[in-house]
Amino acid sequence: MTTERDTHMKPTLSLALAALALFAAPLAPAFAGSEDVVVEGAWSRASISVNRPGAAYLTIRNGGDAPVTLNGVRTDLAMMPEIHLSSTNAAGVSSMSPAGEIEIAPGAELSLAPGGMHVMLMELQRPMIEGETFDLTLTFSDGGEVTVTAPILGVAARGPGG
Ligand SMILES: [Cu+2]
Repeated sequence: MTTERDTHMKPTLSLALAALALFAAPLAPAFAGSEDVVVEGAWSRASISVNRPGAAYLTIRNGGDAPVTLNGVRTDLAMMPEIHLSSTNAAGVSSMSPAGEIEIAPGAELSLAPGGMHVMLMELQRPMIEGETFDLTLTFSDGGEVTVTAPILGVAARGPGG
């Protein structure tokens, strides 16, 4: 009889749907690597003017066992945030250029620090005021993202440690 089978089937089906919903709960697709990324020590300096770019620094650690590729950065603080590489040529002239995509090996750390790689915050949408914070989202080639809150330190700060 169909009614008997229907009542028998229903709990099993709803249980299966519940399990499926639980599995899909994070909404995001399964990322290949970036879910193991930890971002630490984000900070930036107060800016003198919105007409000058700001810079932010942080450390990205790949705690997984697959390489991850950092391919961009996003923040509502700046229209054009970009990861830059600083270098000094033989004549002692330093310059910077977009870093492009950066692969981070399993277990490796990528440090963005003054004098080296940094997040350049171009086209600031508001002044960077000491004591305030802003959110910075790092994007990875597998579609994963990590958002951190970066404190804005003083104009002469050398790092979050003071
Ligand atoms: Cu730069």
